[in-house]
Amino acid sequence: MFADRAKIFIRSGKGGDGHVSFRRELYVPNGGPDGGDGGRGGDVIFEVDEGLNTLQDFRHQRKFAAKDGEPGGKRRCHGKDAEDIVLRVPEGTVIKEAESGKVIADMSGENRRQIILKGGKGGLGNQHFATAVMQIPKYAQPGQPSRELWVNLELKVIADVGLVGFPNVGKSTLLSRVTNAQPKIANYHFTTLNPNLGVVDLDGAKGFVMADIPGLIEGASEGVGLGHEFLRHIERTKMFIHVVDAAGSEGRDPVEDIYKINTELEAYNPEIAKRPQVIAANKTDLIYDVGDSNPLDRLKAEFEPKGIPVFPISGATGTGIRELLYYVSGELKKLPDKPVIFEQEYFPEEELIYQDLPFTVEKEGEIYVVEGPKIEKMLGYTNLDSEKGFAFFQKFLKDTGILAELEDAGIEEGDTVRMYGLQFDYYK
Ligand SMILES: Nc1nc2c(ncn2[C@@H]2O[C@H](COP(=O)(O)OP(=O)(O)OP(=O)(O)O)[C@@H](O)[C@H]2O)c(=O)[nH]1
Ligand SMILES: [Mg+2]
Repeated sequence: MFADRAKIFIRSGKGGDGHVSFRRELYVPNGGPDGGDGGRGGDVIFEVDEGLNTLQDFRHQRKFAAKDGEPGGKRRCHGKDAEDIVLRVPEGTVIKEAESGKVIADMSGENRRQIILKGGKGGLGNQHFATAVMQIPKYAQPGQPSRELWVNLELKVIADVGLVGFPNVGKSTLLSRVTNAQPKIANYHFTTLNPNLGVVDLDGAKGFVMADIPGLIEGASEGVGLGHEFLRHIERTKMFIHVVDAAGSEGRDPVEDIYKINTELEAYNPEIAKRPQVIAANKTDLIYDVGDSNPLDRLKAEFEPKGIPVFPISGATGTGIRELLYYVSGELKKLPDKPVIFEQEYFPEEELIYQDLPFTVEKEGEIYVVEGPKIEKMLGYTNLDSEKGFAFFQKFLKDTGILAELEDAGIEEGDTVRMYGLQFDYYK
């Protein structure tokens, strides 16, 4: 199957912890603090790679983690920064937060490179914390925590025009006739299983990119047939060539066909259903003498008053195709030149917040003691008896990294934690 989707886990590096140490010199008993700063954790960056056209690589590896920054050392020694990791994706890849489905980035158009998760900053060493009243600071800042996310990658091809229609109506035949693309063509349904792109060159008019997608059927918007698998690919196209078997060679009615497909587009996404359409009434070479009810007349009578022009064509003989292409080129000129780009809706920087607070976790007997100059202030405002306050507190423990630090220190269910005036039992 065409790899146009993947779900992966990404994680940026944690910042290295600041160091606590004191100068030791001969004959100087109480040297000042000289703990160095931690290094920066690696970012997770996405980059467009022109050479790629599938998300195949993400089928093999699903977890990507940048390294942590190194901790600071004695004598103001700065921890080493970690390297960033760069994930290469084909142009047109949309990155979404997996749970909410919100867009984090659209790797297309001018966006060639985007930092998706920033690595944590390194913590400051205790050299920074000496004050007049606190000459021997025992704490250094821990590095900022790493950030992690499950994301969905979805490749949405970038084409000006999408070919839509029932299976076997001749979409791929049309694409192969007017572009250098060589899609598979056969006389059965769902011959096309993945989108094909081709460039239409026109003499004296602007060319465009055409995308052929698998055939749609009733219920496609709910996933029937290949369902969403391919509807996703027409989200970016600016207009549609709606291909219909005008000869009704499989016994369906062409007018009904058009309505059925449009109903699916509408159900999938009302916004794309509003985009301009033109009907390519195909297989006209198979229309024999039909007396009063010529299907082409019926199509025109039904759709042209609604602003959808009908072009009789034959993918087999080439009749009518030229007119269709020049019309489409002219319509595209009236539409915005920019490709359809998805706006960012999810901002990891804001969603995955944590406060940048220095603190220490120490064990006094059986009790875990958390201390830090700003924590008291933060907590002073929080009413833990209210549900909201308590939820904030829990998030606070997690986002600051205090929870992780407690776990590192070996805390277990039911153990007691003390933070300034507060004493509570630890439960997951
Ligand atoms: N007689 C005639 N046959 C055509 C014409 N266009 C396409 N065909 C035939 O119709 C069949 C289906 O053509 P395709 O281009 O594969 O159709 P499709 O719409 O891409 O089909 P799916 O990929 O299954 O959705 C093939 O046997 C084509 O040769 C036409 O204008 N006239
Ligand atoms: Mg096809």
